[in-house]
Amino acid sequence: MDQNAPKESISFGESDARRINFLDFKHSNYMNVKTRRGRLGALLTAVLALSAGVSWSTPSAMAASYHFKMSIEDTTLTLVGKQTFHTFSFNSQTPGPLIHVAEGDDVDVEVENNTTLPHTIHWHGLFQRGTWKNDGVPDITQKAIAPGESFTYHFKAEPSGTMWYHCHVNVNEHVSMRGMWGPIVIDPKDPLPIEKEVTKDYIMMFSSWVSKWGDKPGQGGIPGDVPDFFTINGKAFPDTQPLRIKKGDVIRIRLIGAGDHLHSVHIHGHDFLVFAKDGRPLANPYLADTILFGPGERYDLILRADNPGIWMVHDHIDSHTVNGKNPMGGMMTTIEYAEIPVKEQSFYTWKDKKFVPNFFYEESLKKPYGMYDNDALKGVPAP
Ligand SMILES: [Cu+2]
Repeated sequence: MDQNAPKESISFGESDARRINFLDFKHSNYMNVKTRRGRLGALLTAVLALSAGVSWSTPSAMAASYHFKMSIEDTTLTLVGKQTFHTFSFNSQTPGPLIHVAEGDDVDVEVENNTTLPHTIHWHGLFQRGTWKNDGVPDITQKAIAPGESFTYHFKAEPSGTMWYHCHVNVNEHVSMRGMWGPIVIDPKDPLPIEKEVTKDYIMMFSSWVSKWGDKPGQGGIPGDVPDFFTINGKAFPDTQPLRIKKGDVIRIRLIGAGDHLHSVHIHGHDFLVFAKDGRPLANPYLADTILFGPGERYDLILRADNPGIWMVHDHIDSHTVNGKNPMGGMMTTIEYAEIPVKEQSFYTWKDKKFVPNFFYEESLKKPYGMYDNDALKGVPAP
């Protein structure tokens, strides 16, 4: 061994080590086949980085700091024009605003509770190393935020990936049927090659609703409840929006199980790479056309848009595609390719649909890091 070789010339954080190890797994084979970049290139890059003594970690001095303000409001959400649910909403919207930061950033969120009930925010998936009192669990890490009071959470954005936040007070009601959740996307310091290919990024939060309790805030969320409304980003079909893409796009869909039930999302006409689970890139990502996930879970799917058409995207638990007693509702949307003249498809139920961009946060995700409200998801103040 060369005694002159620098020792400890490189320091890897745990997450970097995990991501670099990952390059050596089968995922790179997938990338070889699909992108003709590949394992050799990735390994060469790693070797070059090692031999140059370059740290892959961004110096922590470069981490950005953010101070976001969020309020909790009594609002209502009306699904398919008639079924109203009382919600406790973050910045009056369901789901809440997007928090989009980079791995290692310092984040403060000042939360003001303008409702008549106590709440907290739990930052689901974050490590909270050294900041456990910011984990947002009432009577475990803090006193709940009383009506009219504020609380500021501080944490470091780690690990990277698709995370989410939700209330942790009476979760059986506040999370399962009052819409108290929103997305966090933490970009990795060292994205994998396939992540860099992504041209469009979407967030879908799935939740179910029990109309029996819709107008009874403070009640509900008990065994035996029967959900009868099912939403993606707080809207039931046909009030959801299509994903508008074009041939050649590489789309990333971040599925989040925000409600209380299982979902089995199927995308027609394609397969997709199940790329990450709970924010972590899988060591053995796999191709599928249907993905089952439960409450709290996140899956990132990466799909190569190579088949122009209009394609269904839906929960294959078929009873989740209803609005109350009516079929053709709930957790359904479509992928529309730009190559297909949608308005000319006389049979297409959405041929004249008014398109509302950013329904899946796709516009917000293109912006610089920060917290973004989403007008497409606003509720109305509760009476
Ligand atoms: Cu709450």
